[in-house]
Amino acid sequence: SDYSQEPPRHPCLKINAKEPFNAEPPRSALISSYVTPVDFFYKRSHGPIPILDNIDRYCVSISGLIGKPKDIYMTDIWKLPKYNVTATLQCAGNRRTAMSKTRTVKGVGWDVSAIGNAVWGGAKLADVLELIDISNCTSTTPFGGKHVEFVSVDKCKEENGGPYKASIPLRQASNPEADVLLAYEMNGKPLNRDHGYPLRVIVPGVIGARSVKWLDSIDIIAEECQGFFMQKDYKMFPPSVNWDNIDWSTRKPQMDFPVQCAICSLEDVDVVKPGKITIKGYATSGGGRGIERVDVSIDGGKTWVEASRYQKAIIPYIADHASSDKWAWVLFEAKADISQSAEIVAKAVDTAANVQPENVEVIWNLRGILNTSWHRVHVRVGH
Ligand code: MTE
Ligand code: MO
Repeated sequence: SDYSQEPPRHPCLKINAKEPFNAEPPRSALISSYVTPVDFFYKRSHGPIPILDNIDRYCVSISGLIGKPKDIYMTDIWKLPKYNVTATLQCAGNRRTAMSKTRTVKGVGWDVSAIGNAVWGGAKLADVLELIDISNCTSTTPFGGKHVEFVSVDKCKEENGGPYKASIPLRQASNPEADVLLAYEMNGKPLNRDHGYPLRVIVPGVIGARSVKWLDSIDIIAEECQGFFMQKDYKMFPPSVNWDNIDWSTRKPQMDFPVQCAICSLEDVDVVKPGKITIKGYATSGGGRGIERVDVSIDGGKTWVEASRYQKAIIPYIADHASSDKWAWVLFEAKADISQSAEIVAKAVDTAANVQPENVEVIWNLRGILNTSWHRVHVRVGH
């Protein structure tokens, strides 16, 4: 593979893998603003970053179980109503490094910053699907059990040099309320190359792996996508499954993200002065569920206080279309007095009363995904 034409990146990113490029910002960058600046947004790729410069000729071909295949050009997409959706994107591998401390897992290591909150601007996939004839797909039961497959132009070794791809159910893709976007903007500017220029999918509330970048084509298919990242990766297995007894066919591809939070104002190595400390971080859940509460402890989880929460998009470039924060994280903050070295803990509760598991051991899985265990930071008090 050719990595000689990678885009420039901000020097503060911590590089977890160079080729393909995988990097995350320092924790503190995530809590300095509600909307994560593009430079500090984690970058997750599986091959060289494509160069798609000829925007006039760029098109997405839609085919499969539809009346007649159709090419959709950027001019067609720009003509559709534009929506700005504030949505948190999180890699299923976020916090993998911490899970690997229990037992070895396979995958790129990440601290707590394989996540970001951006304002994605683009057309609703539901509106794009209106441009084609999907009556074939709807003849039996409304929208049936069909799927919408997104195929990229990037080439990755997991697909034996083929393109990255993923699918979501047609029911979700064609539901305007699901806010699935074909996005051409991130935080009010055209997407940059790392994040999918010129066009990417954003599937709010779902693990990042389904938000396909550098979109090349869309297929309406009867079964879910058979690609590597759907069938041989990003599935959640129990702790008993290892590389000798794994049967990939027993599990569904992971879609919605579970409830998650992390402390971003402290690192494990921090030495603090005795007195007031500020515990700040993010909390988010999948499937459009909001955050009901964030609890913080300074004694390893024996006693708790509730953190205050902050969720607001005061963003000048959202004007004409109503935006909602349904898909976006909350930032939380609590202050506490500490006099001795301590284990600081945070855990969130979502609006369906889902809670995070206390320990990582009980959710350990061989691919190291969905580490949503209570986030713990050890601080030392020094003078
Ligand atoms: N799309 C393509 N074409 N190629 C990829 O490697 N990675 C996926 C997803 N879409 C990927 C992709 C994964 S695993 C994640 S977590 C997100 O993109 C990361 O998006 P970001 O780099 O914009 O943060
Ligand atoms: Mo990911």
